[in-house]
Amino acid sequence: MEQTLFIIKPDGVKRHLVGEIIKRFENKNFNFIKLKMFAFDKDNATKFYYIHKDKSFFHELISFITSGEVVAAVIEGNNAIQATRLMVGSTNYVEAEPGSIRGDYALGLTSNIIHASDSKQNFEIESKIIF
Ligand SMILES: Nc1nc2c(ncn2[C@@H]2O[C@H](COP(=O)(O)OP(=O)(O)OP(=O)(O)O)[C@@H](O)[C@H]2O)c(=O)[nH]1
Ligand SMILES: [Mg+2]
Repeated sequence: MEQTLFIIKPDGVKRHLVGEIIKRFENKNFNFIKLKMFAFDKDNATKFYYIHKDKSFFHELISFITSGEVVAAVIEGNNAIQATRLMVGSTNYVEAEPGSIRGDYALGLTSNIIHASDSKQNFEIESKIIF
């Protein structure tokens, strides 16, 4: 059994997609281990997206992720990290496959509804920042 973390971003919360997204992960048979609603402050957001600090879109990303409440979850299941990234879909909404969360709901590059950890190491780092 593996654990991973996902975060429903401020656009997902504002668009009332929390229930829909949680339902997809429950339907997939993941166990929910932790669940929390909160708002990122600038310090936590900068820590969370530290890997992107030199990217051109960094300020836009921090301003977006701190723009409202988010819902974070730790879930558990077989190959959770890979399976969750597949359910989330590609970063770019144009390439996100229909049936994936971004493919079905996202029409923006920064506003793309959901984050998911991309490795065991990043899951450990990210979940320590959030929980
Ligand atoms: N404006 C803009 N935003 C970007 C771009 N690339 C990534 N982002 C934003 O930065 C976030 C983090 O980028 P990545 O870690 O490369 O993408 P990801 O792993 O699919 O997305 P996360 O699960 O949120 O980490 C993305 O989800 C987008 O919100 C870009 O080229 N332009
Ligand atoms: Mg990422």
